[in-house]
Amino acid sequence: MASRVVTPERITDTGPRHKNPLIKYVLRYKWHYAGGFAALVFASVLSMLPPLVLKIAIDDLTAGTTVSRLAALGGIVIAIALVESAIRFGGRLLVSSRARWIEYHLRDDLARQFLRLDRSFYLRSRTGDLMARATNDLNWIRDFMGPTVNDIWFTVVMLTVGLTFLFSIDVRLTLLSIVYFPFVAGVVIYLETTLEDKFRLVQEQFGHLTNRAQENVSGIRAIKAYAQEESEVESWAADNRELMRRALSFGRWVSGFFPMMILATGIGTALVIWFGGRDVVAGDITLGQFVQFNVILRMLASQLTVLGWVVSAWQQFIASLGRINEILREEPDIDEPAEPRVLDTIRGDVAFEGVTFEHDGRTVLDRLDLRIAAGSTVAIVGETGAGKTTMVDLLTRVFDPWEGRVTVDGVDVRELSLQRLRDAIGVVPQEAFLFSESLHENISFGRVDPPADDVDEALKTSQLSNDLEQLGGGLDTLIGERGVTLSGGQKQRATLARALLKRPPILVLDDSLSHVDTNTEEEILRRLRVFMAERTTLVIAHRSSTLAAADRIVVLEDGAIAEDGTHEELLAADGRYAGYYRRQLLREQAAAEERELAVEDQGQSGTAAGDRADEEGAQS
Ligand code: DUT
Ligand code: MG
Repeated sequence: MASRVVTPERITDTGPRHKNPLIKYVLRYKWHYAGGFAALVFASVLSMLPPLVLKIAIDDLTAGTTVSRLAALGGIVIAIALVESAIRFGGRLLVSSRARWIEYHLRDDLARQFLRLDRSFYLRSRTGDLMARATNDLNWIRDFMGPTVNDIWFTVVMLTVGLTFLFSIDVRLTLLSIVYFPFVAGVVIYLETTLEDKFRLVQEQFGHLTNRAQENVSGIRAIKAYAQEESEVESWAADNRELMRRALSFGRWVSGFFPMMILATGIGTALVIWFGGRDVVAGDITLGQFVQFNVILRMLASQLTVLGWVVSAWQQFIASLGRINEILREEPDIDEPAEPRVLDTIRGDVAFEGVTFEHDGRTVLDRLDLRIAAGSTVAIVGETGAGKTTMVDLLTRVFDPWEGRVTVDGVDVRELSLQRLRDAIGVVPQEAFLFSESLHENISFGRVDPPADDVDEALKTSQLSNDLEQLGGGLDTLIGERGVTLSGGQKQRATLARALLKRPPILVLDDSLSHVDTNTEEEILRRLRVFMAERTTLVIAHRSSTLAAADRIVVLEDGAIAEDGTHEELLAADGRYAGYYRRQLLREQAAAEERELAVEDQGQSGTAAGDRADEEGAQS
């Protein structure tokens, strides 16, 4: 779990951001790249030597030679091949390994950036898109910076060195070949761009299908509940057929590619035989030179295949790089203060002073004023969508207010370091989230290696200690996809324990006991009062018992505090709160009666199952 704890220094102190992070890393490895490229130059010069040896051998053969001389030439070719392969291996390794390093750095930067960015970024982004950038785009960049750059460079060098050799043998024949080259290159480029297009179509359809598969798996409950299996299967089959159609079309082009290449180079060879052969007959070049010329020409032709995909690889690389840079250049909306105020202890006074906040152009909070004294328990009541969670988000600086300020102990929260602020506030969010890790790791998420006594106390206060036995593995029980699924109430109590373990001076419960049965909730609240005796507690809740237990109740309406007082005062005033409270009582009574009926139906056997039944009832 310690790996998950990222200190703010690590996230924020990444130094001045380079305009283009990739350039930073390429520069860091410039000598590796230079070394790799130099090796390739050397290797391509070496690769021109075996044809030269071949030429010597053939000319020797026509003039008469000895076996030992031929053996020596063969030995030389083997030696050259050995040296050349060693150099090419080293050069490629040098460049490819740096591409892996660059990928590693960029992935690291991305992860840091993902943790650094705040909620507004994630509200704007789609998860699938972010995942694609962190995987596919990064892979494209790595492939380009490694094998692709290598291939491009090798082709350029080979063409240069090869043409130099060809010119030195026969200028006229070389010029003739150069005229034919663009034709072959044109065929190659046409074939390869078509292949790329076909491949992209396959990939698109495959992505589409993957998405569907994922949705079918995660949405299986909804699909079953609405008996939509048949229609899902049908539309899946249609998509699957389309994938096969595209894959087959791609396959046809792939199969046609190499025969076309062979044909194109074959014609070239025929031309060279015709014109080159005449030069040999005329005595302009030797037979050995004629063979040497042909071998080099074949080597160059095979390099041409690279040309075809250079353009599309480059475009793909630029697009991927753009998408990665877009994320890396993103700045969080919530910034750390340059010189944070240092508070040794936080008592827990909280104040909203004239706070205005908008979500997507809709005013959620409108000059809200609220003072909460340290040590008190305040309940916030309001209709759904009234802005209760938004108040919590402003307190913890998930967002900053448009106007006004939120203070803790009289200090604007924007003046505190985010770490200090968030350490001081334990939020139990509306939607409980647990990681696929052990229960212990989950609850000690906010505190590294908590003392066993504190863990014990947090478990008791959140009433989770009663569940440990049932969970089998106790605190070490694995939760989530890799382990057991907790009930809604257990999840909520685990997130409560997580917040309590931080021992925060300010505790916020955002509707976080809604799935816990009434008795357990009352017990939790009773224990919380002891635990939070000198601390501030903000409860957003609906249950009558929770409301009645609070020191003070505020009603949020139209973005501001509409009523403010103790439970008794507000009931006596007979205003909004009184009406809300009465409706809530009726609702709870109805739910309780329904439960009793259900229990009677089960022949009074339902006491143990009561926890979950209660949870369902409390969800309304
Ligand atoms: N809202 C957004 N975007 C967000 C969050 C909220 O537009 O990311 C809107 C929805 C709602 C208003 O802001 O109209 C207030 O939302 P909030 O979540 O604060 O409401 P709540 O009082 O917590 O409602 P509930 O009792 O349903 O949790
Ligand atoms: Mg809410």
